[in-house]
Amino acid sequence: MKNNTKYLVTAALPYANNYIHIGHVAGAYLSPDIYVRYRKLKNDDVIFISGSDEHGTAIEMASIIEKITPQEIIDRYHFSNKKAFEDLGIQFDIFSRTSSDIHHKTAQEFFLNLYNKNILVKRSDKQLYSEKEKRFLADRFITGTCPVCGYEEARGDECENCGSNLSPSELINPRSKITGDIPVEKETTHYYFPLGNYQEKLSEWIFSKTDWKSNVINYCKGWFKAGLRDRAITRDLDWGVKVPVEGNDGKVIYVWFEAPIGYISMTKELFIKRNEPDKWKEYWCNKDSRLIHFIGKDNIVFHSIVFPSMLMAHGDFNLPHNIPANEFLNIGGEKFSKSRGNGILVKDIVKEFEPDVIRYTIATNFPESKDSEFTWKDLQSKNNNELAAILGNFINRTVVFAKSKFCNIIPGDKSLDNSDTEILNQFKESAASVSAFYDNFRFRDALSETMNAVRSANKYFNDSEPWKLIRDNKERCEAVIYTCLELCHSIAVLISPVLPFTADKILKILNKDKSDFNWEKIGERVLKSGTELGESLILFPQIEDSQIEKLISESTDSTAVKKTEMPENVIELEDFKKVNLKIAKVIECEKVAKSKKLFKLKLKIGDTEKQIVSGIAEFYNPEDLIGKLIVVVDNLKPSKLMGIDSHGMLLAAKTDGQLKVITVDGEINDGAVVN
Ligand code: B3M
Ligand code: ZN
Repeated sequence: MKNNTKYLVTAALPYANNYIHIGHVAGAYLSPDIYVRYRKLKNDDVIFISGSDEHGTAIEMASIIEKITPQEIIDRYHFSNKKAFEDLGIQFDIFSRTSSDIHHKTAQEFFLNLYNKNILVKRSDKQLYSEKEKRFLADRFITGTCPVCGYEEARGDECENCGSNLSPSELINPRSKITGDIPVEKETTHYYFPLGNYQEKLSEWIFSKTDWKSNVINYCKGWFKAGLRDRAITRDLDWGVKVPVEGNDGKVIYVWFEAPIGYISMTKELFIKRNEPDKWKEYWCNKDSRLIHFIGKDNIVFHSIVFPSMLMAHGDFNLPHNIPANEFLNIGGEKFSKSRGNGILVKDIVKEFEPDVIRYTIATNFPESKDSEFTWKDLQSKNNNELAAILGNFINRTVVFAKSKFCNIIPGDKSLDNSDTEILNQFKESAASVSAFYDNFRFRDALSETMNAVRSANKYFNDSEPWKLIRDNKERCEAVIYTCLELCHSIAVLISPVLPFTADKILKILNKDKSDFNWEKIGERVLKSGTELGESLILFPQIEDSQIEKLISESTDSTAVKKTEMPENVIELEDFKKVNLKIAKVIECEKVAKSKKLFKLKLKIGDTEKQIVSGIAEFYNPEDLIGKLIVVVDNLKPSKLMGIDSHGMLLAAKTDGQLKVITVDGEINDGAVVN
C-alpha cells in the first residue's frame, strides 16, 4: 500500500526545436528526478510528467530556417531529447508530446470551458504584419531593440538579454526575424484572457505560501506591482492547436496557454496507457494531491501567475502546491541558452562520462538560490576527490576485505557491539535529515548530508581497524565487516536518488535484490550472514587530466568555429554602404506621453529636419540632448512608435547597463555623411 498523499511532479516541457543541454538539466529536470526517486523510496504515490513542447513560433522558426516541415523538426528533437533524458537516468513516468491528439483535444476543451463561461474577451487590434511574407509576425517571428535594455536582437515575446517579457508592439525598430522585412500594422481579432481579474485572488494565494522559494515570490511581487494585464491567448499562425470556435480559421491557441495544459493531457495519456483511464483525476482534482512544478527561472511567470489563473478560471483542478524554480547554470560565465547555442549537449556529454558523474556534478552545483557554474575541471575533481575517494573507496575497501579474508561470503553478525549499532543508528539519523532537506527542495544540502554519512562510514571502518582485528579477534572482525556491508546497502539506498546507476551497481556487488530497497531500511540490517557476495568492481575510475584538457580545448575550439561560421553576422561592404549614416543636430527633445522609455526628437540634418522616436528616455533628460551632434541612420524605413512617426534611428551604445547616445564634437557640421 502506498501512502495517501499523491504527488504530481512536472518538469517544464522543453521545446522540440533544439537539443537538451546541461543547463536545462540543472534548471528543471535533475532536481525533480531526484525528488521523485526519493518519494518512491518513501513509498509515496508519485508520478513524474513531462514531454516536448511542440508548438509555437520556436518550432515554426526552426522549420523555416532548416527548410523542413515543423513535423520533421519536432520528430527529430523529441526522440533525441527523450533518449538523452533516459541516458542520464531522468526517469519520467511519461515523456509525451503536445502534438498528440489527446493534448489537442484537452487544450481545446480547456479553452472552450473558459469561452463558454464568457471569461475570454474577444478584441480587435492592430498587430505587426509582414506584407512580404503575408503573415502576422507573432512572438519569435519578430525581432527588434529591447525597450528596456537596448539589446538589438530582442524577440517579440522576450528579451533574452535582460529577461523582460515583451510584446511585439513594444520593440523598437521591429523587423521580421526571417526576412528582415519592416512590418506594417494590420487589424486582427484575438481572444484575451483577463489576467488582471485574477490579481487579487492570485496574490492572496501566493502570499499565503510560506514555504515557497523567495525567487518565485519576489518575481510574482514584481508582476503584481506592475499590475496584471489581459493577455492574448490566440495567434495568427498555422502550426499549433486550432482555436475551437467557429470563424477563427488560421488561428491557433497561444503556445504558452496550451503547453501547461500538456501536464494535464500527459497525465491522462499515462493512465490510458496504464488501463486506468479515469485515474488521472485523482492527481489533478483530489484536494490533498500535491502538484509540484519544477522549472527554470525564465518560466516562473507562466507557472506561478498565468497557469494558476487559468486553473482558477477553470475551477476543476488543483493549484500548484509548490514551484521550486531554479536559477541558471552557467558555463564560462554565460547563461546556457539553447537559442544561443553555447550549452554542453546531454547527448554529447553522456558519451564522455558515466551518467552518475554528470548527475553528481550538476547536483552539487544546483543553482538553487543563485546562478552557478559548471566546469570540466570541477567534474573531474568531483569524480576523483569525492565520488571515487569517499564513496567508491568505502564500497571497495569493504568488499575487497570480505573477498580476501572471508572468501567473498557475508561474515557472521554474532559479535555486534555498541559501535556497530551506533553507526547504523547514525545512518537512520542521516536518512531523517536528508529527508527533511528533500521535503523542502534543498537538494544541495541533501546531497552534502548524504556524503557526510558516507564519510562517517569510512571513519567507522578506520576506527574499527579490521586489518588488526583479523589477527586478534576474528569474530569482532566479522561483525565489523558485516556492519560495513550493511552500510553499503544503506548507502545504496541513500545515494540512489542522485546516483541511481551506482546504487544498482552496489546491489549487484552485494548480490542483493531490491526487496529492502526503500528509505525505511536505511540503517537497518537486511543482509544474511553466509550468503555469497557478487563481483566487485571499481565504481568511479579516475578521470585523467588529459581527458579533461581535451574537452576544454574542444569547447574553446568549437566556440571559435561557431564564431567564424556565423554567416549572418558577416556583411559585404556593399551592404554597409546601403546604410546612410549622417551627423544630426538635436533641436528639440521631449518625452512621449505615457511611455517610460521613448523620446521624440527633432533633428536638423543639413538643410532638412526630421523627427525620430528613440528608446532612451530612461537614460537622459530631454535637455541633456538638445544642441548635441549625434549619428543617425538617415534612410531607415519610417515606422510608428506608440502612434508617433519615426524617420530614422540614432546610434547609441550600451555600457555598464547605461545606454549612451553616440555624440561627436562640434568640428563636424550636421548633415555630414559618416562612412
Ligand atoms: N517550452 C519553455 C522552454 O523550453 C517552454 C516551457 C513550457 S512548460 C509548460 O524554455
Ligand atoms: Zn532587454
